[in-house]
Amino acid sequence: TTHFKPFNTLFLESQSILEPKGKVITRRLSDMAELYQDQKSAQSLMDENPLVYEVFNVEVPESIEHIQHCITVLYPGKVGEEFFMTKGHYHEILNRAEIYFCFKGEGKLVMQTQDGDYEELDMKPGTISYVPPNWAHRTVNTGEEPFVFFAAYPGDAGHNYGDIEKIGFRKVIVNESGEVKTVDNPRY
Ligand code: M6P
Ligand code: ZN
Repeated sequence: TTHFKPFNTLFLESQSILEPKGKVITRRLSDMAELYQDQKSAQSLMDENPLVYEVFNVEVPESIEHIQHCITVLYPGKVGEEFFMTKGHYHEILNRAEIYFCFKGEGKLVMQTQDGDYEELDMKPGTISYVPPNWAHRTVNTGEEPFVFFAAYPGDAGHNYGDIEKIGFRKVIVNESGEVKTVDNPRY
């Protein structure tokens, strides 16, 4: 028959390698510098242009009957006092949900709806987080080691960065004298 064949993927955590390799998305500061609050600090880090995160995608068809899945490695670091984070997105098909499973490091999952509702969840090894339909989502590394998590979502969901790239989320996650704080996003 023509059924899609089952397969395994292996994530070699110590080497940040996915087998088989699939599509890797690499995001450096220069790919997202305008998202951070402290533009002076962002500019001063530009020569170094640190690696902020990598997404290791398992390749499956982008249709509703399939489940996209990937591993994200979000590195520790800050731009000014704001922690390294993913760009964040709504799904192109807005009402598609997502599940995260954290297995290394620590961070926050920040979410908001188009009505302006805001929620955040802590993630640490063992946490399973549910992003319900209609919530934009971004992860933030609030720790000092790589923050590593698995994500799964419907095959046809897609990524919509538009709104988030312009103004971001309602809140930003910052270091305030050694403590992790959620503060209002002045641009929002
Ligand atoms: C998670 C998932 C992916 C996403 C990645 C990086 O692994 O939500 O779909 O691509 O994080 O986030 P972003 O695409 O917002 O940069
Ligand atoms: Zn998503």
